[in-house]
Amino acid sequence: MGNNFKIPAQAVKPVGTNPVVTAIFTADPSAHVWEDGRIYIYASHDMDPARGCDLMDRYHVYSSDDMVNWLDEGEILRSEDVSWGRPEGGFMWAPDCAYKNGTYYFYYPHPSESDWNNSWKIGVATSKQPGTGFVDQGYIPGLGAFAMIDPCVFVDDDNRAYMYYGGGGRCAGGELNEDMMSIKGDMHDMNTLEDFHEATWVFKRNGVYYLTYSDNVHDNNQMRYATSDNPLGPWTYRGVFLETTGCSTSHGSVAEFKGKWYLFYHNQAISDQGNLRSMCIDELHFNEDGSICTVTQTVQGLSPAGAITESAEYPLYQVSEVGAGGTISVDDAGNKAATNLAQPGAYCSFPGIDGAGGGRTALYIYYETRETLAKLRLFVNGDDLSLINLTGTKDGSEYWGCAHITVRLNPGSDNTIKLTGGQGEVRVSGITAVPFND
Ligand code: FUB
Repeated sequence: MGNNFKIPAQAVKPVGTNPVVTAIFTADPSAHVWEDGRIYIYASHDMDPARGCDLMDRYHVYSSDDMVNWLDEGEILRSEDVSWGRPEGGFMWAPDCAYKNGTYYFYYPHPSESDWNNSWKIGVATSKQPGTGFVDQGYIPGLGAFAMIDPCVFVDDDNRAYMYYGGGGRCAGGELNEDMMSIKGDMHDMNTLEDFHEATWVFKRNGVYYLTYSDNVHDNNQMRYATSDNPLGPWTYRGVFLETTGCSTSHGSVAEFKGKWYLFYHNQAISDQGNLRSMCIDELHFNEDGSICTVTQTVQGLSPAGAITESAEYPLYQVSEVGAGGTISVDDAGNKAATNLAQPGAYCSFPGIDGAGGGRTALYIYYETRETLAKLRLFVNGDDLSLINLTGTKDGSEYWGCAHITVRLNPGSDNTIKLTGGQGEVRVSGITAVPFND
């Protein structure tokens, strides 16, 4: 993230709500606090419209310094970038990220062949920055021939790193070599976990190692956990700590930030579809004996951790053109808004968007809708970036909303954002664009 990044004043959230990211569907959140003091979430991306979990692709990273305002750091890797990946793409499932000696290692499960279920590998991409610049480095060699999904990497206080993965009832763990891209010795079965399904996550608190995972409750996976005094077990089963979220899958991570512990998980609150999921965050509490209290799943979300993220005023780009049934309305103060965008093909466009030196730019799209969930398709300089969610915006008697996504723009002002009709009636009142300058 650029050092001087400030979010637009009208986009600042004073309190959190769940789900925390609404513009696109995100799942399987892996959260880490890195050297810059910010907290980052590496999530998978349920592409819309979904086809099972086949089309998951284009990982985005999110960061925050207040737990309430989340900056989309942008897309970091897509299946097309994976030289060894399955030719048809998709299947970019639950990832994780680790940091060691100045490098960020992004781990992701992806099949290498069309026969996806028999060719899972764990890929690694690296960068010197936590939210951008990742380059694929190949996959971890020599891992066992079972469900190689849901990698998790835990770096202990002594800087030794451990990798865990698994699904379909089997979980394996082992130590990583210094290169963070190969396994030291053998992987070991983590075989004292009760009803293990998938979604391994390991963290340490007060000298105790915790391994969390999802269970096999049919169509309603819960999260359970076990503890150990060793990062590779043996593990003592401790119970369920996240009951069903209403989604068939469950997948989460645990992190401490500014003195509080949090659970990052997903549900299907926005879509009501198990393959269009959304990340949520709630506080995690421990009993005196170190056991985890059952998490209360909230819609209200969190109070800010520390001061609210800094904001600044940025120019509002107003709609300049509409077509195929879209209309422009003008209020008494001369503010323009695009309306009648419900029809597929109807569009509004915003030319002349300043991308500064080019590269990552945070877009904030301001809108109103009385729909529970409206959608518009986003085009950036003609590239189809798929559907953007515009969730219902009733706040008291006012209707307002802000959808945030980070995209890549060309240098200078020759950039055009176009939104076409997708689902539901929506009124778009403008866009702000904040270049990262990195
Ligand atoms: O997101 C795809 C798969 O669904 C993950 O790998 C599992 O943990 C489950 O969340």
